[in-house]
Parts: sequence; structure tokens; C-alpha cells
Amino acid sequence: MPVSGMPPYDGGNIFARILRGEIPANKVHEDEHALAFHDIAPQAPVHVLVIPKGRYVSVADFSAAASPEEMAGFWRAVGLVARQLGLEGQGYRVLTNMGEDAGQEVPHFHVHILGGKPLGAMLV
Ligand code: DGP
Repeated sequence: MPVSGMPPYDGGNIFARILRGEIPANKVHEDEHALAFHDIAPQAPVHVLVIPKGRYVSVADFSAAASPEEMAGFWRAVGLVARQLGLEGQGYRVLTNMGEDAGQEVPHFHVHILGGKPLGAMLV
């Protein structure tokens, strides 16, 4: 359940459908807690999304409501995927968009892993 004030989780969102195997994704990793797949509109040479398997709308929801096991499993998967993609040597960026002002498009918590070129220091 989302924390109070959060929108309810919409099980019809595109990432929920990817998790259920209803639409395809170019997967790079899957385990008990997380799924990682290439972004459909890459913003860098490497652009992968990592999502938890649980029903969390955003980082606000995930950080408030996920269990310690889910959190640990999710963040372990983020590091593992970056390593697996060969990004550790050069560096990479991990970011998440939360809500309207940040331009969050898909209401299932996800982090972007971006890398494969110098990204600069700008955050916005
Ligand atoms: P955000 O703005 O943080 O919610 O980013 C959502 C990202 O999801 C955006 O970079 C594009 C990506 N995306 C949207 N639909 C699909 C899809 O059907 N498949 C894949 N692989 N990525 C998608």
C-alpha cells in the first residue's frame, strides 16, 4: 500500500505489465527482488532501468513501505547490474524521478542507470 498522500498503485502501468510478461523488455538481470532492462529511449550509450518486483509507485513509496529485504535486494541488484554492464571502471549515474515536478512518467518505482560516456556534473 502506498503511504498516505501518495497516489494508489496502478497495476496497469507499463512496468507492471513488463513484470507480468505481458509486454517484452530487453532484460539484463532478474532476481527475487528486482528486474533490470534497457530503456526504450536511451539517453546515454548505456541506459538501463531497475525496478523492484513489489508494487511501489515511487521512491517515496518504496522508502516508506518496502521491507528491509526488498530494499537490500533492490539496491544490491542496482550495483550488480552496473558491474555486469562494465560501468564500474568509468563511473555511471543512478537517478530516480519522483512525481510530477521531476517528470516521472511511469508510476512504478524505478532507477535509471546511465553511463558509457562522460556525463558531466550537471544534475538538472
Ligand atoms: P521516468 O521519467 O523516470 O518515469 O522514466 C521512464 C522511462 O521509462 C523513460 O526513460 C522511458 C522508459 N520507458 C517507457 N516505456 C517503456 C517501455 O515500454 N519499455 C522500456 N524498456 N522502457 C520504457
